[in-house]
This record gives sequence, structure tokens and C-alpha cells, in this order.
Amino acid sequence: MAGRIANEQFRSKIMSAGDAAALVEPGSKLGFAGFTGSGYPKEFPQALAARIKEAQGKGEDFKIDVFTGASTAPELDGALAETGGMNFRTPYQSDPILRNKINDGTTFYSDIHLSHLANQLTYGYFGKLDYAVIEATMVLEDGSVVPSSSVGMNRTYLELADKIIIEVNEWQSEGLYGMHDIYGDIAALPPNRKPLPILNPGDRIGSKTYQIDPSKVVAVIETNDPDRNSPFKPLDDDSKQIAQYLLDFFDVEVKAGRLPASLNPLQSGVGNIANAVLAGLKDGPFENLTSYTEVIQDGMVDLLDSGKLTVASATAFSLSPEYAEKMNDNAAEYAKKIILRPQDVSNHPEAIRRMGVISCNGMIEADLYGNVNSTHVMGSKIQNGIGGSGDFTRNAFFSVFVSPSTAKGGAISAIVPMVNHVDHTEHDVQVVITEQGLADLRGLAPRQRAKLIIEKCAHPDYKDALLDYFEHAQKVANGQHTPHDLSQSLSWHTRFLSEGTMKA
Ligand code: 0RQ
Repeated sequence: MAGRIANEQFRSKIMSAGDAAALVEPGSKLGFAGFTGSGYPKEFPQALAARIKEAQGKGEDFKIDVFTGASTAPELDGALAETGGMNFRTPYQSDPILRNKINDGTTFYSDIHLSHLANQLTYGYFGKLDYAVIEATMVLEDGSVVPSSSVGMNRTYLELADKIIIEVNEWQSEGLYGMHDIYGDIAALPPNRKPLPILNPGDRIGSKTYQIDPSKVVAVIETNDPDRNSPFKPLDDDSKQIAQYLLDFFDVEVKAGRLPASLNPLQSGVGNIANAVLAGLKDGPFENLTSYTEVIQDGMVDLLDSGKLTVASATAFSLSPEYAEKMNDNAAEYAKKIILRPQDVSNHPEAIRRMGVISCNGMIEADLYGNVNSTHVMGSKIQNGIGGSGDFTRNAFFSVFVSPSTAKGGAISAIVPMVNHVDHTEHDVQVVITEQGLADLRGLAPRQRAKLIIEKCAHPDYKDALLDYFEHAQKVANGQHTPHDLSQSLSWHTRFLSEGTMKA
């Protein structure tokens, strides 16, 4: 691996993951690279988990606080959560072991907007960061560090942490050099902030590498490990149907003159439905598309290959193993059309609002009036987190939420009288789509919205019960703006908790 670490100062710090983990003291706060299964350190977190377990075996209380970009992978979140030594975690996560630890009370979890974290760390809300632990593709002779398959929070962690640990991963393609755009001026605090100079998704405003203080580097670990993303499920009929409603909606908006034929820059969440939308765009009539989003998923690579998408700006890849290999083989070519930025730039409200980004994200449930819950299950449990959905939704040209109309084999309705937790308020949510249909809520008042959501989006098994609730609420409510019967509004959730179904 001699060629991957060309700087002598960095070379002198090469050690094993175990030796690096031995440096970490209990109570440390660590800022890890990693965003939706890409660009996360792979060997150090597992070595740290082993160190924590060893200490626990001796009766010591070894706890750490973990900061990341977003979700990572089993080698990081899974391994560290499993020890029970993860005291605190922020921001987005999706690991099943970690989710259980949060829900059983072992781990404190702070679910904040992805674009806010850098500033909040800088303000000191989370205390002092001890370590930045990042993954790199290579270190150049002058000591600049070439990012790997995600940027996420790395710029901030490298700036704020006292000590830096770098995994240099030979699996990552050297062709990634040139794909990244590391812009640092965004970190300025008021009153010194300047406008973010991004006018189009393809604008490059920063540098290709991280510039770091080499004296802070305490360990360099050489690795050769793949990013671990789960393969996507084949597209099911519901996902294809939901995607079709959205594509038809785009068509209407273009014909109405509210969108250009190339649409506005697109943001799409992760998962099946997002991939179905992208697959639909590939076969659809829209040309010269652009994307200003968080993650590049398989469907977006296909769109780039087809020539329909001209440029994609994001902070990370979220690719299946097959597409990750494809990216690795052709990274230098893709670097002409893909830009990976820090997440406080990829998700910046100013850029999203200016460019009129169309946002499309998954939801857990929506209520009659258009409030959306993206994060909570039955009031008290976290599913994943808000991720970037709030950054995009509130600032979008129009915001879209998608979900199948039922969950858990039909025992749960995704359209409920009142959401059990609100992530996106009725003020921010403009379009809701299920496999049943699309509700365009723009320009409507709450009671008008309720009728449309029930008619277009609810599953037939739940339609009558929703209409009954809405009629009843209007009779008993203390006002007619957003009528509710507060003694009944969460009864669907309590029924599910006691009877295993929302059906009466
Ligand atoms: O649980 O796996 O135990 O069966 O939620 O649901 O249908 O597989 O959908 O994977 O697209 O996730 C909102 C969670 C949807 C996701 C959410 C249960 C369901 C299943 C997953 P099981 P599906 P998806 C860009 C933007 C927030 C972050 C975001 C998400 C599990 O989209 O995390 O948007 N969004 N980021 O059974 C109880 C309901 C339910 C329910 C589904 N109504 N009640 N459980 N489930 N609906 C990306 C980033 O920010 C990085």
C-alpha cells in the first residue's frame, strides 16, 4: 500500500487497529465518518468494541459518545452498540442492534437535522470532541487527505477533534480523487456568514481534499475492506405504483408551466420507492435532469448512465454491492458528473430553497391534516431518525412523502387520525402518495386536506373508519380549524398496542 500514503508524517503513524483503539479513554467523544453504509471506518470501531468488552470483562464501566454523518454499518454502529458501551449517539441511524439499545434505554439518542449538526458541534452544545475517526482513499505527498465514498461530517470532525485517526482503505478507488468538493467557509458563525455560492447542482466551490493539521494525527490504519450496503429488494408493485403517481404529477406540473421539462433538481430518500421513482424517470419523458440530494443510490447511477441525469450532487453513496463495485471500477469517469460535499452543504436550506429542489422522502405515517411522522413507532420507539428529510422538506419547491398505505401485513394504517409524533408539520407537507393515490395538499386548508387524504391515500380497509373519525371530530371538537376528539385521536395506536391491529 506504499502508494496510498505518500506523506512521511502520516506514514510514521501507521499502526494496527487494536493499537489505535488502545489509545481511547473511557468517556471519549468520537466523531466517525460514515453515511448510509459508505465511507465509514471499518476496522477501528471493531477493535474499539473489543477493547470496551475487555474492559467490561474486568468490571470497568467503559462508555463512549458516538457522532457520525448518518447511518453506518454493522462494523461500526452494530459492533459498538452491541457492547452496551455506547452512551450517546447522534444523528441518523438505522442499525437494528443500535435501534434496540436506544429503545431499551441503554443509549441516549439525539435525533437532529443533518445540516444542523456541524454548527451545533461548533457552538459546543455537545461538548469537546476528542477524536475524529475517518476513512480516506489516500494521503497525498503534501499531507492532503483524499476522501472516500462519503463526506458527511468529516470536515467538521477533523477541524474540531483534538486527535485524528485515519483508516486508509485500499478497496476505495483512487479514481475518487476529484469527485469531492470540500467547502469550509460554511463553518463560519454569525455575524461572519457569507451566502453559500451554489447556484446549480454542478457548481464546485471547494477543494478536492481535506486539509488537516498533521500534528493531530495519532494513528493511521491500513485497510482493504468493502463498504457494506444491503442489496436492494426487487421493485414491488406498490413501489412502482407510487412512483407512477409521482411521475404523472411531474407531467401535470410541467404542462401547467410550474416546472421546466428538465424538472427542478431532485432529492430522493433511500429505499425501494426512491429507486422505483428513479427507475421510472429513466424510462420517462424528462431530459437533462439534475439532482441535489444526500445520497447517490443505484437508480441514480442508472439515470447518469442513461444520459437523462446530467449531474448529481450528494454527500455519500448508498449503493448495492454490485453498484459499489461498478462505481469503484469507473470512479474517475463518474467524477465528471458526481459531486460529494460535506453534509452541511449538501443539505443546506439556502441552496435547497434557491434551486427549488423537489424533495421526496419515505414516511411512517401521515395524519388527516398532513402532519407526517418519519421516525417514531407507536409513540415511544425510534425507527431510524429524521436524517435529511427535514432539511429538504421545509425548504423544498414542493415536498413529497411516500409510503405504502398499510404496514405489518395490513394491521397498521399509514393514514391515521393523528400522528403519534410529528417530524414534518402540515405547514411543510405538500404532497402525500400511497399505492392508493396521490393527495396534492397545496393551497388547501386542513379540513379540505383531510377529505383528500382519506379519499386518495387511505387503504380501503381503513377509509370508512377515517371518515367516521373525521365526521365525529367535527361534531365534538372545540374548534373547526383542525377538528379532533383528543380522547380518541390516538386510539388507533393504543388499539394496536393492546390488540396487535388498528382495525376496530
Ligand atoms: O419495519 O422492517 O420491522 O418490518 O418501518 O418500513 O416500509 O420498509 O420503508 O425502508 O422506506 O422506511 C420512514 C422509516 C421508511 C424511512 C422510513 C415499519 C415497517 C418496517 C421500514 P420492519 P419500510 P422504508 C434521506 C431522507 C427518515 C429519514 C429520511 C426513514 C420499517 O424512509 O427512515 O427520510 N425516513 N431521510 O414495517 C409502524 C407504521 C409503519 C411502520 C412502516 N405506520 N407504523 N411501523 N413501518 N410504516 C436519507 C437520509 O437521511 C440518510
